[in-house]
Amino acid sequence: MNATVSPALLQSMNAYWRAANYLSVGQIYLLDNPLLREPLTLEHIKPRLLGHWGTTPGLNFIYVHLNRIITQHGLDMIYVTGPGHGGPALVANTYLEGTYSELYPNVTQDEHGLRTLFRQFSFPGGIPSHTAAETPGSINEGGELGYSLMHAYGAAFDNPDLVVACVVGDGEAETGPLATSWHSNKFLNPARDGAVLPILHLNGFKIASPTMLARIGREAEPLSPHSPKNFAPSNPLQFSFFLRLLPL
Ligand SMILES: Cc1ncc(C[n+]2csc(CCOP(=O)(O)OP(=O)(O)O)c2C)c(N)n1
Repeated sequence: MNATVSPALLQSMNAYWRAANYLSVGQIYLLDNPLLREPLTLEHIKPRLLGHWGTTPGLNFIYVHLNRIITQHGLDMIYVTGPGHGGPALVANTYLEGTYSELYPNVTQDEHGLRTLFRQFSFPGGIPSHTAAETPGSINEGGELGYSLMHAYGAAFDNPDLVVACVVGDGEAETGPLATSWHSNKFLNPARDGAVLPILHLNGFKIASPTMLARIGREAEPLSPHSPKNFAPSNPLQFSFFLRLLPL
């Protein structure tokens, strides 16, 4: 297996990531002027904002990297996203891929469609700020924090060929259901079940309040039964996550 990614592929993945980030931030903030052709004014901005920018670049980053390994290795994989209000990320990626416009022909892949995509997000008569039934490919709506990891394990049980990548928000990780779900690896049987890849999205905050996991330091004893692998990209959009492939 080739352990490195070519500079050209990295560059195109980075471009894809930036495009997904733009599409996400546009959904959160913009009512109009989707390509910023005019200087921004208050009329272009949504009066009431929902959706977390803080969680979104991480979800987009993981999405593009998972796509790379899915296509390179022909993986059967699903993506479970736990952090609150990360809906813009999944909508952005399905729009970039073209699926969104296939299912919603009014949301065209041009400036007019972009305006519709941005305007409808978390807006009266539009789409929710969570991943929801309206999101192409979505099989379970979010909203109540705490259940991502148990859904991930549920998907992997009796599905030996499936890899489930599961992003856990560091705020979500403070809920009782999630804190208990770390132990689900004890029920996983490598012979019959698939694998779960938990990814802790350690962006430091639950919306605006500091999270406990972000304050205990990288060297502290892990709170979960998994041994964490740290990954922190040198990027102004700082975020990091713990990875551990299961079962081992
Ligand atoms: C059980 C539950 N409690 C509270 C909320 C309200 N809520 C929505 S998002 C959020 C913070 C989530 O933090 P995190 O998982 O770190 O996601 P991020 O801040 O990165 O978006 C909270 C408390 C909720 N959706 N569900």
